[in-house]
Amino acid sequence: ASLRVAVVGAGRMGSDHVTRLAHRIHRAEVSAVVDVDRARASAVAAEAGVPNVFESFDELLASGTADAVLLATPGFLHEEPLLKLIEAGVPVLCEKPLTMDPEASLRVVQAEAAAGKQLIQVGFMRRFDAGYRQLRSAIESGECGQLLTLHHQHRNPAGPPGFTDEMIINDSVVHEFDAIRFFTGEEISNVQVRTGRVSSHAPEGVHDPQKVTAQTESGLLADVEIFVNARLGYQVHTQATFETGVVKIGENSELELTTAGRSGTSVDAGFETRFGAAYDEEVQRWVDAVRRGEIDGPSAWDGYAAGACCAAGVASQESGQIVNVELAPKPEFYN
Ligand code: ISE
Repeated sequence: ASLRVAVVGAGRMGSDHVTRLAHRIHRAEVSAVVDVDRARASAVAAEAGVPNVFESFDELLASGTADAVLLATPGFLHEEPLLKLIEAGVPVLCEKPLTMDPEASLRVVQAEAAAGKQLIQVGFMRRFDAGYRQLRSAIESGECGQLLTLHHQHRNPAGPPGFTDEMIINDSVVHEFDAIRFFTGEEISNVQVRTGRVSSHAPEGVHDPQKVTAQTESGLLADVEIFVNARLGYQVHTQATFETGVVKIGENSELELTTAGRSGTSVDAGFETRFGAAYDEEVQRWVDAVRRGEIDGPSAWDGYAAGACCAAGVASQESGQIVNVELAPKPEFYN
């Protein structure tokens, strides 16, 4: 039987996942859409022929209509449903960030470890992007010697309304922290965030762009340019410098067009297209793993560890100093 997935949160990401599950993912069906805004949930459900609509997570849980949950509400609404899902033994793909702070994420990690079964996957979809996987393989193979530095660029056309300095770290740079952990297989031990010249397109009081430096356990330095009001489209690039080579990912789209005296490639409009294939791969693999009774993607620990880097980043925004990332001991469960 196909996996009955309830999508909780019918906003930008939730509605994209409903479409994905309804039209592109095999061996799964959307059994319910949940949103406090019933009209919004109904519209998304109607579009994809989803039979159930609920206004609250508790109603969904009581209904017994879901074998698994895709949690796509904003991060500040994650902790409570995650704890309830652990208690109910229901697997969940939780959009990033796992929670808003490392203390809450640690509570989730500890509850999952105590329950003794991995149920949570965190929505770090870049781990399923072909370029990210190829770069990780290049690092592991050692074909260009040791990896020395990572340079990340992350540009959005515009920040969503109310996107603060803190959210720039917690919602956007969180992906880069996860990517650095994914590429290197190491934890990040310290973070520094600096602000400088500010774009006239940044909302009042927001420092955009920002420069983030992260250092891993073994000393590798990674730098990130985060620019959320970049106006040019959606661009996410990484350049990795090795002892005898450089690997770039994300810079080239499939097509380069030369015409009328100009030559170039197109720029994505948003993350839905830039990472469209990665989201599809992420959700298909999640569905297949859940049907086998497993989770095989980024874990609650990965969500917690990236969140701890974000907390250090936000502290550094305020102090300008290099801030150490303090991680609780990793439960054996996640090894
Ligand atoms: C958004 O929430 C995402 O997760 C995107 O991947 C990221 O590029 C964007 O900056 C965030 O706001």
